[in-house]
Amino acid sequence: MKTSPSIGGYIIQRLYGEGVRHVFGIPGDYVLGFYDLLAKSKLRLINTCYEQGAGFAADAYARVHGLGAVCVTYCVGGLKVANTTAEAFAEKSPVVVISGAPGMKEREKNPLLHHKVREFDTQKKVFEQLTIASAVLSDPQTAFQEIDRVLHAAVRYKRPVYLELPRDQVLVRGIPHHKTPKIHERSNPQSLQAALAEAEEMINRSRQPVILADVEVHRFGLQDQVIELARKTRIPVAATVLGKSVIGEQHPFYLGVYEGAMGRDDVRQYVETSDCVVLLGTFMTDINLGIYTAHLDPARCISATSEKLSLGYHIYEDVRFKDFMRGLLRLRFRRRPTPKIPRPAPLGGGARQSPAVAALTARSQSKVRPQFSKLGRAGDGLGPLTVKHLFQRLNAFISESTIVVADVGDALFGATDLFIRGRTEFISPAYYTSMGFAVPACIGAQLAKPKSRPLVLVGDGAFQMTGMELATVARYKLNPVVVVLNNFGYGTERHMQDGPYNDVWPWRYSRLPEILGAGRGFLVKTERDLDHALSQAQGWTEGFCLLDVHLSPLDRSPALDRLASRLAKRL
Ligand SMILES: Cc1ncc(C[n+]2csc(CCOP(=O)(O)OP(=O)(O)O)c2C)c(N)n1
Ligand SMILES: [Mg+2]
Repeated sequence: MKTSPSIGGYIIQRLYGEGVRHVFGIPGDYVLGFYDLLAKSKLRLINTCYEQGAGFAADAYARVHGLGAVCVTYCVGGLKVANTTAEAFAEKSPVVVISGAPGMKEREKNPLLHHKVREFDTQKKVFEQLTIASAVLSDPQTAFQEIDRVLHAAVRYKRPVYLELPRDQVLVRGIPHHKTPKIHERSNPQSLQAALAEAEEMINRSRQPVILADVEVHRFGLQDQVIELARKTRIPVAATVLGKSVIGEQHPFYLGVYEGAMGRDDVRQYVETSDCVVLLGTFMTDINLGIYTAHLDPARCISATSEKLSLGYHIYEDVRFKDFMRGLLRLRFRRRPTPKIPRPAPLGGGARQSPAVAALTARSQSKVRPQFSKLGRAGDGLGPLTVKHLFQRLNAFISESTIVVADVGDALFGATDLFIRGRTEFISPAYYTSMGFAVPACIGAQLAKPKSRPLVLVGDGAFQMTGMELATVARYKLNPVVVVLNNFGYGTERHMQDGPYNDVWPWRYSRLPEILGAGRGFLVKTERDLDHALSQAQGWTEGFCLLDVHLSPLDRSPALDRLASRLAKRL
């Protein structure tokens, strides 16, 4: 008779079965037993410098690969991935958090064991708030079922989950003859049919329909269906910031990124004058909606996600997102002429400053401390390299095999205008916006897609939070191109309100390869430096390249400028 696997072994078997090949984390005594099992398994362990790095890496891995895993020790490790798990929850990324914990035997009489916060279940309670399902695997009778339940929830809802494994349970065998259930959830056929009939009617009746595709199209792997729907119906597709790269941006039916006032005006106009907006996997976050500058009339929207389906003001229950998408492809649509897609303005279109922007800039500059006023605005001859030029040049650098990973700040705003080719990925914490994502995320992204090369865009402030994960990059022989947008502080915040709290210590970023004993560094102050560094980076792929790009503290990307300009017009 076949013996049943151990609880630890079953976690590994199930992760492997779900396609996971890498587990990120840092060990500790409460999880060492499980680490030993992992090290002997077919899964590859990736040790980061810091748990938050492991959490971000697992999140990016999940976004690219479908499911990610991070494994840490009790509380001191676990609570450090609370933030990254919160991000995964908010942005729908299925990450399995596995935490070691004191053994069940050790808990008797409630001793004060190291790493314990208040009660033994304090960490579990925290993660209940941050995940879609969680379990403490304290009972071998139910452990396998619990693992199945929790993993199913991650895949079903594309949200993080939490498994706590007491250290004396790792090698305990679960119940024999356990069969992993195959769960096929189905839509309610009547509800699905009624929703599709209404969708057909709304779309056919409309004059200028548009598809707005977002994050869940990525997460559920429905990119091809969206392209097929666009082709079949001749309805153009816009993406949100979080959903950027959902379809290749060279596709003839691709409109651009819609993000209210932050985005290109032609895209905004097309979407906002549409009489039928088909929102696919779209979450109405403030950033997706251009800090609430977007104007979408719910009466004219069809909105389908894994959580909710609404057509105008009608809500349909029990319809799976995938079934609705597949159903849409089978509908009969009236013939439409090929849509007139507005041509994208060259990157940073509208570069000439409007009087409104000038006014806003003047206002923000008046709040800026004197040491920056002498640096002036970029483009006035004193700061030779501008954010706008940087992104123009990066646009030419990106290829089909680039994964763009953008951190928070102007790295993200500027990157929304980058032209993502083919099936290139664009990854960014565009909703939760936790700084420090990009460098560790590139580790997960490249391991998930080894043939790609990440282009990491990260502000100097964000780099100082997690940039030392370049050591992990070196250790696992990855080769991202890391561009530090070095504007000497928290630039985005300077435009809102400035003070010494927005300064950061100016590291010599380009010298880090010396300390790490790996990679190449470039100090970039001029357009020529930038050309040189990028062409070197293109030719040298044996390790990471780090570009320390000096920018004026008050310079900003065209996207941030556009937002400021449109907001200023309303004042
Ligand atoms: C973890 C975290 N802390 C603080 C913030 C608030 N915040 C938003 S943007 C920003 C400045 C970012 O600075 P930097 O990374 O240098 O990018 P820049 O704005 O200069 O382009 C800060 C502090 C945040 N989003 N995340
Ligand atoms: Mg900065």
